[in-house]
Amino acid sequence: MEANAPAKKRIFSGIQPSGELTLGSYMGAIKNWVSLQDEYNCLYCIVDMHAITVRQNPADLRRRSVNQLAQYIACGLDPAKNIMFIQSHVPQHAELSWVLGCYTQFGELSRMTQFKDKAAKHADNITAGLFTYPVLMAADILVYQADLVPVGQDQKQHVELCRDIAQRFNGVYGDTFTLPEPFIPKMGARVMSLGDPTSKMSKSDPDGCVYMMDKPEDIMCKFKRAVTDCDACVKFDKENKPGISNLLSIYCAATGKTVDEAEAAFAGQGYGIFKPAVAESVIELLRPIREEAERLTADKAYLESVYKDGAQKASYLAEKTLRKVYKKVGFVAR
Ligand code: ATP
Ligand code: LTN
Repeated sequence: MEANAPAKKRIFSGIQPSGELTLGSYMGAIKNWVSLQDEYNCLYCIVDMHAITVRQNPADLRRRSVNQLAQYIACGLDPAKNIMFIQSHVPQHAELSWVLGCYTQFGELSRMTQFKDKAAKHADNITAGLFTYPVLMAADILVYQADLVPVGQDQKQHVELCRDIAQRFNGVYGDTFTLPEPFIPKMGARVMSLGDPTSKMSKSDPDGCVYMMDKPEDIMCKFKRAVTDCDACVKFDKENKPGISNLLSIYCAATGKTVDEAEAAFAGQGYGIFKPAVAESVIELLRPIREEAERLTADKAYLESVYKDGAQKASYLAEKTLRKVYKKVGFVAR
């Protein structure tokens, strides 16, 4: 590093191994992570502790956590440039989470839309963990003093709560935490379900979901079946044509074209041409990722070396913040 070069800013983000990664995970989050890895010091996490806020099968959770790391790398994240690790391997997240929970209001957590959605979906299992999920997420971010948090639109509210908690803590104890900013992509920030274009494509909701590891023929079939409308005009109109607007956004995010360019390219052509073209753009986007992820998934020793090294580096950074926080709140030094 040059003598006077300003220190690189820090990034933290994570995805739950609660299901197979989707096109939404890629376009809303991972694609951005890749573009930021040279300019920032990045920590990219597999947030398994968040995943257990809804019931998981233990063997599946373990397999998906490791495979998710393979998929991160296959998307272009370089383990030599980024700290990549599994959340439960760094106990400081949970430790800070407890402290932050004591600076978070019940009312604030009650207003979180993701909590309301998930509580409705899992009405028989609304746990304290599901409720305090955003506190753990705030700990993930604040324990590394992250400046930027690249996420999809649905996570903006959680990052804002994280800022509020940090600000409150700083107000009481003096400057302790960096206030993080959400970083949300322009295209692909909210990929909608192909079956119901008014709800988010979500990995724990298989209907209308395109998975990153889907085979080309499955991707084609899913796009051909995508819900649209009956006026056969490829035009971006979120209100009246949510299905076509979603497909246009996906097409643009996959090809780098603007909405105007895409509309012009499909002017006068029906959905019978448009839908397979969107599918093709996604197939070509995901093909190299799937092939590389399959290769890496077989190399368990390599993946283990990456997540062990990542946890060690992350833990070193996290411990510095935790020690400062424990001192400020009045805990006796260990
Ligand atoms: P779950 O169904 O378990 O809640 P999910 O599919 O919603 O999972 P997350 O793990 O919550 O995915 O999200 C991972 C990252 O990907 C987050 O940054 C989130 O904002 C982003 N993301 C998830 N789904 C989408 C989507 N449909 N469109 C854009 N971004 C998304
Ligand atoms: N809540 C996020 C996952 C997540 C996260 C984080 C994202 C957990 N901790 C910290 C960014 C920063 C979600 O995608 N559902």
